[in-house]
Amino acid sequence: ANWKTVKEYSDITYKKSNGVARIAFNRPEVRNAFRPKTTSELLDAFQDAQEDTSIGVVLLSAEGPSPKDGVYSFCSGGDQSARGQQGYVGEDGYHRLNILEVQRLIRFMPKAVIAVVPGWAVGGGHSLHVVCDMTLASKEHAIFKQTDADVTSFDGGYGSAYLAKMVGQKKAREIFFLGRNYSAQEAFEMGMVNAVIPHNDLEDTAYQWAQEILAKSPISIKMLKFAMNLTDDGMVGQQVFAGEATRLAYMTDEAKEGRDAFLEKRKPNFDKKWLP
Ligand code: 1HA
Repeated sequence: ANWKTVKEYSDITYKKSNGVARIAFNRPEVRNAFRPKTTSELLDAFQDAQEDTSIGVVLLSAEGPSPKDGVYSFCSGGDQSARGQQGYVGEDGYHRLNILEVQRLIRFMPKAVIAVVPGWAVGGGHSLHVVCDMTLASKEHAIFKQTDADVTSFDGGYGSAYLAKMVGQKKAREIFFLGRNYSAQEAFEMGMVNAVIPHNDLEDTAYQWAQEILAKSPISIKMLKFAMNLTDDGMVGQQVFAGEATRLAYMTDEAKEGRDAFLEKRKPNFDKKWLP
C-alpha cells in the first residue's frame, strides 16, 4: 500500500491508497477512547470516504501501541473523562452521543467497511466493530470486552441487539451481562470476527481483503450490503434499498419519458409495456 494522508486531524489519522480509505483512532495513550472531537473527526472522514467515488472500501483501524505501556487498542469507547450528565462534552460545552451518527454512516455507506482490531475493542469501541461489515483481529493482541454495564451505559441498538443476531442471544447476553475478555480466536468462534491474523500481518491483510472487494462489481457490493441490512433496519432499511431501486428505474426510457413529458407540459406516452 502506498498510503497518502488526506487530511490532518488531532484524534484520528486519515489516509488513502489505491481505492482504500484508512481511518484510524489516534489516542493510543487512552486506549483510543473517543471524545466529541474524535467523533466529529470520524464523521468528517467517513463523509469524505462516502463521497469519494475512487474509494470502494474503508478500513476502520487504530494507531498504536500506547507510548506509555506498549499496549495495543482498537477503541475503548466513550472517553469517561469527557462524560457529562447527558453525554460526552466537547469544547462547545454541548453533551453529545454522536458516536451513534458514526455508526449510522458505517451502516448505510454504500461501500464495505472493515474493522481492523489490533488490540482492545471495548464498550462503544466494541459496538463499532459490531456495526462494521467485517472484522479482522490481531491473533496476539485483540481483546473484545463489553463494559457498558460497568459504567451505566448501554448501546441498545447495533451494539447489542444486532450483536445478538450475529453471535446468538445467549452469547450476546453473556458478553454484556458478564463483561468478560474474549480473545480474537474466541470472537472468531462466536461469529463476530471474520479472521484471526498474526499481529504483524494485520494491516497488510486488511488491505488485501479490501483489494479483493475492489475487484468486484460496485453495484453488487452496494446492493448486497443494503439487502443484508434491510430486514434489521426496518423502514430505514427499506428506504435505503428502495433508493437504489429508484436510481435503477431512473435509468430507463420510461423514466426519461416521465421527466420529459413534465418538462414539455404534455401527457406522457409510456408506450404501455407492462413487462412480466
Ligand atoms: O456505551 C456507549 C454508548 C451507548 C449509547 C450511545 C452512546 C454511547 C457512547 C459511548 C459508550 C461507551 O463507550 S460506554 C463504555 C466506556 N468505556 C469503558 O467503560 C472502557 C474503559 N476502559 C477500560 O475498561 C480499560 O481501560 C480497558 C479494558 C480498555 C484497558 O484496560 P488496561 O489495558 O488495563 O488499561 P487501563 O490502565 O485501564 O487504561 C490505560 C489508560 O487509558 C488509563 O489512563 P492513565 O491511567 O494511563 O492516565 C485509562 O484511564 C485510559 N482509558 C482507557 N479507557 C478509557 C480511558 N480513559 C477514558 N475513557 C476510556 N474509555
